[in-house]
Order: sequence, then structure tokens, then C-alpha cells
Amino acid sequence: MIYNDIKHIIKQFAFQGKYISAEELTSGNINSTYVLKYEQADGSCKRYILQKINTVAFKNPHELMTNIQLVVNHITAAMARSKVDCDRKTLEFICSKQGSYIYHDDNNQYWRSYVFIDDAVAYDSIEDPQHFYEAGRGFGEFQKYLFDFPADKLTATIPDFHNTTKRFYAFVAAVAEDRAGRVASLEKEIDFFFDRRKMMNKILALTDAGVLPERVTHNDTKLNNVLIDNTTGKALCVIDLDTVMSGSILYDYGDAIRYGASTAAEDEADLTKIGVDMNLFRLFTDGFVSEINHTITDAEIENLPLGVLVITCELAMRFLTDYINGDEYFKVKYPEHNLVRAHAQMKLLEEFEKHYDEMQDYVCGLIK
Ligand code: ADP
Ligand code: GN1
Ligand code: MG
Repeated sequence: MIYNDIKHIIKQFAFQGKYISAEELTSGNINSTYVLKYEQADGSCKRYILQKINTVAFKNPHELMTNIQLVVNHITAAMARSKVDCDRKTLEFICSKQGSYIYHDDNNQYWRSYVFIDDAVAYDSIEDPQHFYEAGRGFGEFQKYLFDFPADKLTATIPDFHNTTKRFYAFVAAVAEDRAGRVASLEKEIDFFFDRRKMMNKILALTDAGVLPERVTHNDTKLNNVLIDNTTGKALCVIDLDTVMSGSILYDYGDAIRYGASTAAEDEADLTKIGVDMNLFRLFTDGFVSEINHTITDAEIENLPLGVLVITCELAMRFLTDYINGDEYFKVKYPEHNLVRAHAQMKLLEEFEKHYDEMQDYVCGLIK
């Protein structure tokens, strides 16, 4: 029962009201997330998010929370300067009784809490195409607010998170080690990534060559990491700020398209269902670029489709690496889940490759 797992934890946060219930949200692949309900004196209900930070992924939770605070403060100040009411538009932290925004428990687990943002949805799949335009606008606006954020103030919460070259080496090392005894049947899959090795290096090469600028980026721009307002249908708040770090705009764009412009779920087992919805591709692109058209460079625009290929390939390879390592990083819902995810992302990558020229024509048409 959830209550038994968290009853010692919830006492450690300054929640208002009387505890009513807790429910686990299972859409995220990394942290453990609960929604807590508290009854208020006037009979209304207030909700909070409680999260156990995954320390396999995030080795230093205190530095992680410092990053998130810096980012949220920066965005809040930028909104204030633009006379934007920041209510429900940024994450609001709850203090723990240890005096910080983290509670470190006796089992060496780290917990944090946010105010639950009401009347909004983090969609796992697209129900209304306009929401994907809004997701693009939301992530674009996030970029816009962080444009002048000093990157050197941020800790790399996961070093080399989108260093696809190092991800490839980690994949090769996992294959060599074969610690879960799963490699023998994966010959086709291994070839797939060797065949794409050069493509995977391209964003890093263009960044090293100074063609693409480094920016502060979100780095995990799945559709369910932006809340859409129920009343207005507009993007409300970008969440899941654990991976905000130095990066390329191509990562944020590419990851969002990877997830949202697919015709199937990220872990679809029936590969015949997986394709690219070019209408959704265009909607997201329009929303994203509309917010950053003053700052995005022509080289970034031209290379946006490269971001889609690299990030889809990187994630396919990360899922396969985790499968080979015995499922130690991503949460799995069944034993072969990471392999199914890898196959789905490999198929999706092939579909994006087929649409590459069409994507390229579209984004180049946006250059002024
Ligand atoms: P993960 O890193 O595991 O993906 P997230 O921070 O994205 O964790 O949280 C998981 C889910 O919890 C989100 O997709 C969203 O549905 C919900 N959520 C997280 N923070 C909030 C919030 N402040 N208000 C409302 N819902 C939230
Ligand atoms: C993880 O935390 P979540 O579920 O939003 C992962 C992303 C992957 C994504 C795939 C810190 O994101 O990199 O793209 O799963 N986050 C981390 O669904 O590894
Ligand atoms: Mg998330």
C-alpha cells in the first residue's frame, strides 16, 4: 500500500491541511512520483507532487535541486520583467523539515515535493493536434527564457547526457561485457547502431566546429513534460527540470518530435503501427520556432531534422544498452520492455530517415 511506503516521508514536508490520499503516477521512466491530496480548513482539497529522486540516474540530488531552483528563479524573474503572471507557470517547491528542498531519509533515499499544478494535463499521447503546437510553443518559450542564463552556474546532473558518441562507446562496452547474457540474439540490432555511428556524431561535431551554439537546454522534452492548461488549451508550464544543462537546441527539438510526431507509443510492440505524422511535425515546429525566431540561428534551423535522427537513434541505443545491462536504469513494466522500446525507436528512426528530405524542406522554408 502506498501510504505505508511514504507515511514517514510525508511528515517531513510542510504540507498544509489534513492528509487524505496518495496515488502513484507511472508515466515517468526515472523518478517515482506520487500525487498527495490534503483537505483544507475550508473543505477544499490541495494537491502536492512527492518524488523519490532516482539516484541511479542522478548521483547528486542536492546539486540537482540547486540547478532547478536557479532555473526556476531565472524564469520567474524573466516572466516578471515581461509582466507575465507566473501563477501555475513554474514549479513551486515545498520545504522539508531538514531546511532544504530535499529530504534525505534513513534508507539513503532522496525526496522532494512540488505544489501540484491544477487544471492542467501532462498528456502521454496527443489527443488534440493543437496541443502539440502548444507543446512546441511551451518548450520554445522555455528556451527563450533561458537564453541569457549563465550555463556555468549549472552542474551537469548527468554528465555527457546527450554526448551520443560516448553513449555509443557505453553501448559497445555493454555489448562486450554482456553482463545479463542477452547479447547472443542481438546481432541485427548491434549492426543497426554501427551503421549509424557517423550520423550520431554529427551534432557534437557541428558544435565543436562552432557551427551550432551551446545553449542551456531542457534535454528531456517529452510531451508529458509540459502541462497543457485545461481551460485555455495553451502550454502552461514546463516540468521535469532534472536535466536542464548545457546542450544544443537540436536535442530539445529532436526529442519532442521523436515522441510526439510518432503515430504510436514510444514502446509500441506492433512495429507496423509506427510511422511519422508530418502534420504533427509541422505543428510542433511552428510552435517551437515561433517563440525563438529572434535567437535561433539559420544553422540551427537547417539542422533541426538532424536533431530528430540523432536523438531517436541515441534513445534506441540507450534502451538497448539498458536491456543488455539487465535493466538497471529505465523503469520496466515487463521483462522485455527495454528491448521492445529499442525496437520501436529503431523502427521510428527508419521512418524519420525516410521523411528526412521532407522535414528538411519544411524547416528550411522557415529561414527568413
Ligand atoms: P519523471 O522524471 O519520472 O518523468 P516528472 O517530473 O516528469 O518525473 O513527473 C512525472 C509526472 O508527474 C509528469 O508527467 C506529470 O504528469 C506529473 N507532475 C510532475 N510535476 C507536476 C506538477 N508540479 N503539477 C502537476 N503534475 C505534475
Ligand atoms: C526518461 O524521466 P522521463 O520519463 O521524462 C529519460 C529521457 C528519455 C525518456 C524516454 C533522465 O525521461 O532521457 O528520453 O525517459 N530521462 C532521463 O521515455 O534519463
Ligand atoms: Mg517526466
